[in-house]
Amino acid sequence: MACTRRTKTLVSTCVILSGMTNIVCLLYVGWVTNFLANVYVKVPEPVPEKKLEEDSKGETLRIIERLDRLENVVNQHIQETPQKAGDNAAVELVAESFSDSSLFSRWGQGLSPETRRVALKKFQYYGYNSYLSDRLPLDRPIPDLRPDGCRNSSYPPNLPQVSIVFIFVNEALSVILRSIRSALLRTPPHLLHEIILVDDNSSDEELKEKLQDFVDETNGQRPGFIKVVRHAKQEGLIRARVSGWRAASAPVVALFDAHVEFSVGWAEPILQRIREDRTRVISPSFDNIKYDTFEIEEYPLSAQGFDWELWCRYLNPPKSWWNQNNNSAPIRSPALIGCFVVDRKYFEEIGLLDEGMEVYGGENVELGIRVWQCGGSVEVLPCSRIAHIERAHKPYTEDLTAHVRRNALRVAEVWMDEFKSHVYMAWNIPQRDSGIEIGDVSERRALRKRLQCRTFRWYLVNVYSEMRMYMDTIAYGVLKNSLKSDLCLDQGPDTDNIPILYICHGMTPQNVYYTSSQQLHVGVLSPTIDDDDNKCLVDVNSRPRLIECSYAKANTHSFTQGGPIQNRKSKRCLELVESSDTEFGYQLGLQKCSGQKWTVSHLLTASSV
Ligand SMILES: [Mn+2]
Repeated sequence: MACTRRTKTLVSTCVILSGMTNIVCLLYVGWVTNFLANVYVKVPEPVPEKKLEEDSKGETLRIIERLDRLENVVNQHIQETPQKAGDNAAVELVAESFSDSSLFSRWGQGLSPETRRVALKKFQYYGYNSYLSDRLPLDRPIPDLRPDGCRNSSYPPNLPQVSIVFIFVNEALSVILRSIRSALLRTPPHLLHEIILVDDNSSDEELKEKLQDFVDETNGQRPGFIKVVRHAKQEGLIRARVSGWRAASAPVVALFDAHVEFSVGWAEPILQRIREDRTRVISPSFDNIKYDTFEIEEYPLSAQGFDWELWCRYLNPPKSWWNQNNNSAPIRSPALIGCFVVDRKYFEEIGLLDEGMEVYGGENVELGIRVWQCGGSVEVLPCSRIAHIERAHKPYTEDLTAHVRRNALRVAEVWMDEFKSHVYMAWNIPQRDSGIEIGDVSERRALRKRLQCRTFRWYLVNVYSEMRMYMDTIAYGVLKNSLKSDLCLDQGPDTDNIPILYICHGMTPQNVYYTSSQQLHVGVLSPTIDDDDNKCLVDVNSRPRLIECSYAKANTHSFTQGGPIQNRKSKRCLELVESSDTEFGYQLGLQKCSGQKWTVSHLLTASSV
């Protein structure tokens, strides 16, 4: 479970990076750094102070930050690729540069080189500081970050019991044990029916014997209290959660990662809300356990949603919540980020999780959409708080994106009706013959029919009204000129809103979306109204520029597939202009139409462009 906070710079970096597998990411980031050094940074060279002052949005600063982050990402990926145990040569190599690891920026300065080497090796393997975790008490206290209104609440004595399911694969033993211990400490004993551990085929030896010893010891005092489900082959997070649910017997089931710590009073508000209405699926509010120092970082209260690629993201709570002026009130949420609590039987009635999904991602979004469309509701409770480790990297990162994309297409095909185009658009793949195998969705479609669920349009209008709709898009993909088909239109640096030509790579800076109102969006598809508006191509005195689309309605372009792109007002055409001082021999210009032709990768309807 991992989710983006809505920090704009971070999001744009993540969006770029999320569209790639690890290796491609490395290559790309290498390329980007090179590219930025050669092209993007060339323009503003020494950044004039005046520009910084005049730049009210601080965009110049933003790109510098973004570059820094990209650089960090490059470094991290180079140094912190998970190592296989016993891969000593690689570890040695990596250890030489260990002082640069993000692990040591806020932790471990005073340790000996040998200790740092050991700590780094573990960090590379787990994605968090398990060396430190092994040395922290299992029953350490964590701060009570609940809003004031939560502390005086009282709850009826007859709340339903809960089974807590923890799933893991190659998780540090101390982290799993701390998750269990904090559940035992901070759930009222009469409400905690059992704990279920789902090992999704870990290879770590200590997760076999030592964990089993702990389980046997606990069960010696409370027979059957901890159940262990071990998968003989790796099923992925989605089926692992469902297998944990199958083993559970309490009326309510809580499905969590095994790297969490519960805050005092987390269970009662959730159990009460479910007792009042069993069709509520509930997430606690999340705080962060920092992967390096293990300190608890308070996160603002949020709802949970997703973008059009169906990556999860935290959302500002809806207006109706703010209007109540009560920060302990439940927050209506369009979806879930992955950990949730649900009535055991209701979860089955609405179809569990989509077990046709693979590995990771998308199941949380699918569950949220399905629950809402099929008559239930989803909410986040401010009075229930859980701290969760956001790893520096995931243990199963290899080609994670490909799995998320495949799972997202299953959601689109089953639940999203005419809006499924948005998912294809966001991933920049054709809606027909995408070449991506998504498995059989007939059972999920039958489920939707059986439950007589509402439409996705209903969901967007009534539940996720922050989401931007793009029904007027008629073509998308990368945009190429017939004069030089290895170059693509590219948004260029964030700082100056000047589109450029660059070698085609098909990542988000080169996404274009052409609409029936003749706007040409360039760059990432903005997911919600809380995000920056999309950028649209405009003609500013013969110079191509990008401005917020809401301001570009009178500066549009006509375009047909294989034809010119012509500004409707100035009548000038977007063309390649020969130029000896650019890297590729051409630059973009708006000039008297000379008959240059453009093509975009994907058309949404045959008759459209
Ligand atoms: Mn997690």
